Amino acid sequence: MTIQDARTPASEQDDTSGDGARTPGWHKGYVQGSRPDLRVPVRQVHLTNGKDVTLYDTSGPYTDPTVDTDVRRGLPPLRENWIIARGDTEEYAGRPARPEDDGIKHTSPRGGGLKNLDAVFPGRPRLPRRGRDGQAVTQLAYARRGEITPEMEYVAIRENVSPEVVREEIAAGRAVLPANVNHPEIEPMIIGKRFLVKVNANIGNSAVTSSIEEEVEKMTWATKWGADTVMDLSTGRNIHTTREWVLRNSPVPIGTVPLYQALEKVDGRAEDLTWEIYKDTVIEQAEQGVDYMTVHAGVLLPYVPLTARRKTGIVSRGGSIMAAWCLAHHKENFLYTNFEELCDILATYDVTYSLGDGLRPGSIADANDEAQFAELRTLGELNTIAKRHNVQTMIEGPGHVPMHKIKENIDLQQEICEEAPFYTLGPLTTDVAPAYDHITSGIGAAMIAWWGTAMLCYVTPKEHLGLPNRDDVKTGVITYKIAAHAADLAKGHPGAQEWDDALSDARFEFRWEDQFNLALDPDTAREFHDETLPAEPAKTAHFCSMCGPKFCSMKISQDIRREHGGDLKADEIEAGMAAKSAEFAATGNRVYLPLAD
Ligand code: IRN
Ligand code: FE2
Repeated sequence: MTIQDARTPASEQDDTSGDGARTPGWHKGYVQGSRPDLRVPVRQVHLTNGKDVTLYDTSGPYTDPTVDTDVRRGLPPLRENWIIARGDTEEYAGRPARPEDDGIKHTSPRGGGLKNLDAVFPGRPRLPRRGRDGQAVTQLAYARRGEITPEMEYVAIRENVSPEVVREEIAAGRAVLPANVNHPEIEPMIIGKRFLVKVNANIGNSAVTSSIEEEVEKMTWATKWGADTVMDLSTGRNIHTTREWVLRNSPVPIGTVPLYQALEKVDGRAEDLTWEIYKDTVIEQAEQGVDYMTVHAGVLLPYVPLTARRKTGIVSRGGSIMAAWCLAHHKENFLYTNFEELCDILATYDVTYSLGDGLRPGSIADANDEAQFAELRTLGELNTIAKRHNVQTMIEGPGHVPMHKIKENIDLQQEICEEAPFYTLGPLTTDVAPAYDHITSGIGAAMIAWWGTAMLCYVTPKEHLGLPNRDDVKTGVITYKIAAHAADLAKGHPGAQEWDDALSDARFEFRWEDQFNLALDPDTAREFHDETLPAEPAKTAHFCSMCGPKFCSMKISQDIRREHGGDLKADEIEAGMAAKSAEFAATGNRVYLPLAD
C-alpha cells in the first residue's frame, strides 16, 4: 500500500523544514485506488522511532492544506464523475419548476430560497434519476447486480477489506453505503457489522440559539474529531438554507428526520400533517442531497396504547408526532400506509432508510417492553419491503436499557431485520447521571457495538438538559469513538489493535510526542501533561508527574529488563521487585517525592 502525503504537513507539529523530509507528527495522506480520482484519505502518524501508523480519517479536505476550502463555495464534488459515468441520472436544466400554489406553507419558500442558494453555490448539478433500463440507481441495486462501484472500492480501501466483501455485505442488506446521487461531496463510508463501528453526531439549531455558520462549524468540528456521519436535526427558520450549507460543506453522509421540517410547515400542529406535505418535504431534502432519513413508520395506531402505563411514555420526538397524528385522526400512521411510495422516492436518489425507533424506551423501567418490541417487529416487515424496492436500510434502536437487557435488543433486531445494520442511541445504562449521559450511554454503546451494532448515535453531556455546544459535541464524539474502537478491538477487527499497540509502545518507551499524536484527542492529552510538567525536556523524560521520576512502574520494568537482559525468569522478576521494594522502603515508603532535580 503506497500512501501519498499531502504536500504540506497538516498540523503545527509537522514538518516545518519545508523540504518535505519526514518529521514526526501527523499528516493527511491518501491511499491511491484503481483510478486517479479515487484517493482515500488517511491520518498518517510519523513516530519518532521511524515507524508510521495509518489511521482512518473522517476530517475531509479541511485537514489537507493543499485543498483550498471555502465554506461559501462548498467542497469539491469528489463523486461527481462516478455518478455521471454510471449514466443513470441526468442533469436538470435548472431546478425543476415547482408550483408555489400547492397550498403548502413552506418554511423557506422553494422559489426564492433556492435562487438565493444558486447564488451561494453556483453550478451544482441536480441529478434525479432517469433510470438505466428502469433499474434502481442505489448502491444496493448495483451490489445485487454484481457491480463494484467506485464508492464500494473506496470503502474497501478505507476498511482494509476486499471490494468483493463490501459488495457482498451491501447486496445481502447487512451493510449500507449512504450516498445520495445529489451529494457528490462525500467521502464514501460503510455501515455494517463486518466493518469498523461508526459514530453519528447530531447537530441542529433550535429557534434562537444558533446560526447557519455555527451549524456548518459544528459539522466540521464533529468530523474533525471522528464523526462518521452527521444528522442535521434543525428546526425553526432557515431550515432549508442551513441544510444546504451543511450538505455542500460536508465530507460525511448527512442524515435528517424529514418529519421535523414537515411539522414546521404546519406550524407545529401534528394533526395537520398530511402524507402530501411529508412527501413533498422528503423530495425537497432528497433533491438537496440528504443521504439518509429517519422515518418513524413503525409507530402503529394499536401500539400507542401500549405506552400508556410506561414510566416515561413516548420520548422520541418523531414517535410522539406520529402517535399524536394517529390518535387525532384515529387512522393508521401515514408513513406506514404509504411506505411503498416512499420507497420509490428514496430509491430514486439513493437515500438510505434509517427506520426510526419512535417507541424506544426513555427510562430504565421501560426497557424491552411490549411497545418497543412490537414496533421492532413492524420495522422488520418494513425492512423487507424496502429491500424489495432496492432501498438501503438500517434500523434504529434504543434508548435507555440496563446492561443485562442490552443483548436481547441486538439479538432480536438481527433476527427480525435479517441482519440489517443496527443504529442505536447509546443505550444509556442508568438514569441517575444527568450531565454525564455521554458516559452512562457510552457504556451501553460499547456493549451493544461489541455484539454487532453497526453505528452508534452519540449522546453528549447536555443530553436531557440543553443544546450541546462545541465542547459538548467534541466530548460526545470522543466518548463514542472510544466505545466504537473498544468494540472493534473486542470483535477482532483486522488491524484495530495495531493502533493500541503503537500507543502502548510509545507509552512504555516514554515517547511522549508519539503518545500525543496517536491519541484520539492529542490536544487534551498534551494539555494534561503540560499542566504538571510544562517544560520541553519533560517530553522526553522517562516519567510523568503521576508517579514522579522515582516510582514510575514503567521505568521500573525497564530498569529490570535492562539489568536482567530482557528474558526474565519468574524468580529474577521477583528479585528485581524485591530490590525496588527495598529502595522504596529506604525513602520511608513515600509514594510522592519532591521533584528536587
Ligand atoms: C438513533 C437511534 N435511535 C434514535 N436515533 C436518533 O435520534 C435518530 O437518528 C435521530 O438523530 C435522533 C432523534 O430521533 P427521534 O427522537 O425523533 O426519534
Ligand atoms: Fe433519554
